[in-house]
Amino acid sequence: MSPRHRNTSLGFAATAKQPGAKPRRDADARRTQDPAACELLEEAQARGITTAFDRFIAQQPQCGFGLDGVCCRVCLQGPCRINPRKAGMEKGICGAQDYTVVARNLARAIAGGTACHSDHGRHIAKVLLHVAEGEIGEENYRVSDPEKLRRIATRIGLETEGVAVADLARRVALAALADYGRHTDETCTWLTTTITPGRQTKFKHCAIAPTAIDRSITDIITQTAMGMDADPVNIIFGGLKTALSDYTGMHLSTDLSDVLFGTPTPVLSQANLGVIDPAYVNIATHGHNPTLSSLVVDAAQELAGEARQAGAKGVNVVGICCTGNELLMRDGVYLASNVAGQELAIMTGALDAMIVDIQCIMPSVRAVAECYHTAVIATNPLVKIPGAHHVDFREETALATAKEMVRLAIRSYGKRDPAKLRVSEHKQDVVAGWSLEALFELLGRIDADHPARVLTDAILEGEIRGVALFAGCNNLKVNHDQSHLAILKGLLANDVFVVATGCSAGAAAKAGLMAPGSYEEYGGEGLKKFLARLSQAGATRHGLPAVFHLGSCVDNTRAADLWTAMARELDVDVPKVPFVASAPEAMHEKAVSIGSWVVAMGIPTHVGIMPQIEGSELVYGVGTQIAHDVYGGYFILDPNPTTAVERLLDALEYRVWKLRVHRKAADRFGAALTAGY
Ligand code: MSK
Repeated sequence: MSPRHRNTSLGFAATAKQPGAKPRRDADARRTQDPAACELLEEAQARGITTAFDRFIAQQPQCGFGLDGVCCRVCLQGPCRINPRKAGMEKGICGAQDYTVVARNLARAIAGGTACHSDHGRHIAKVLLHVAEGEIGEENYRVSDPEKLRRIATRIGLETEGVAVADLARRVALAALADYGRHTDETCTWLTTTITPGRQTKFKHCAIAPTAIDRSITDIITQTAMGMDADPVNIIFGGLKTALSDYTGMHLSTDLSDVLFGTPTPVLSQANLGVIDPAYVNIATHGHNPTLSSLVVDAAQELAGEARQAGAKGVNVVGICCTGNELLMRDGVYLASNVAGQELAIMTGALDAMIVDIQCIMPSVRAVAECYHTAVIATNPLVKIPGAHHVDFREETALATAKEMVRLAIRSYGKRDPAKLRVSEHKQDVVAGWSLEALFELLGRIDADHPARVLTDAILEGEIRGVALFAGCNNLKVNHDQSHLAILKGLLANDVFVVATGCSAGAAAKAGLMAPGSYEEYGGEGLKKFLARLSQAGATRHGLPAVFHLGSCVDNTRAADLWTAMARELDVDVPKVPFVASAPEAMHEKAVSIGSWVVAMGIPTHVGIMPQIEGSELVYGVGTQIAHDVYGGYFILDPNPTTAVERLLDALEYRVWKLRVHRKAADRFGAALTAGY
């Protein structure tokens, strides 16, 4: 029987806001570790504004069938609720058992995440194609990193010699779009050309290598419809195939975003709600897609004069969620908040506009904005919010549209109510911009020809214990940012080299774990020595952080490129690389699809929020145990940050120990390294 780990058992209801209750000032009462969020939740209580933090409590107790994943709604005879211990409820009306229902729900969540990421990637690929074909003017978009374009083209097998940049961009964009709709049986190009030969063979043998992203989403929705697949293992394999499509869409999205907007390099900035400066016209860009937000940054610079005429010092663009991470990585734009704090940014009373694109946007931002002057502007035909402005954002007129939105923010600035200002002082310095290229440039100071070897040598020599990727969202089932910070600090103190993306990176940034030189405060002795060596090996524009920001949630493939490079360096497949992942506060379906491909790639993956699979021991066992036998990666499902740290360290230690043993045996007998995990 799987252990019951429901996060709702942590007693949050005890901190529920009662009407008229005296505000409590401690962070635990506010259910956040973020001091700025804590202040603004107090403001919300004083003003009677409801936030997601309140609505989470109002939803308690949540449905046990839903939490266990045994509620089936795939046909109109439902919902069926499966209870293996109750006579008459052991199966759904059609006869589907707990394991079928749980596996189907899980696979459909993976499809949801894959659809989001890959549609984002398709959009970027189409913009690149239209730029290459001259349909979008240079004032809007251009190829900013032709060198990366050539590297990608070479990797996917295109001829680059003597080919003009525009022509190459067109060919690369078409190759990316082919990964969405291929009708033949070749595996997706962005998958096969970025993973190890061992993973290629594994995915082929398990028949989970996708041929086309759109097709794998269609397949899994079909496979999990009423009257289709009842075999949970087959459904899970279908889910993993879809998850590898997620990887494919994410990887090409990161690649082509770098081509269009530039490959990030280290940049100094700041994070937390204190970056909203009341002296300026403040615009928050929120969502995921840099095609819109990068143009808002350009437009804000151009229209600074108009803002000054309106009485402000200029225009201050800040970011929320992953659009924030995209802008922080490339332009050093301030990061105001991760996902849980999006409503709170409006409650500073100094946010004049919130421009949203796609994903992770709570509909409630409009309701909160009604209490203030903030203009909420939706921009995507798939994202309309009742009561919000809607501006149809088209790439051909991107800069003009961005200017229109900035002007709307300037007009909104004139409507501010000084009595509602609740500006925060909380902000931290951040060094972001660690693309894989930037990380390799840093590691290359010690060995320019083999940057990944600098990491693997440090691990084998015991200076550091391995590498960890922190990813994923905020989830109000747990105290905001607490799990991120506790596990991050635990691994850093134990000499783990840490990279982070998405809202996990946001948590680290707001807490000072990305501040220049912060590794000296948070790192164990080995990590401090390692990072000091890197620091001293070359001129550092900014001090090194404790946690290295890799980018938005689509940029998790930068971490995949890192473990693939380490695997190549060690001459092993990924399941032997001392690399772990953690999503301490996973929330979105995208986190489910990412976690699934990370496990299939061979990485032990901690999740601090219980996924809705505890209704089936079989599915739970496949994710936490059988996956290890098949793929080398597996889920560590543990809401307790203290034991999560221990289990992640154990996973790293086991891999390092095994690597040393296998290497010794290979040297002694003159044989190849053992292929097993
Ligand atoms: S924004 S998917 S809450 S990381 Fe990428 Fe954050 Fe998760 Fe959205």
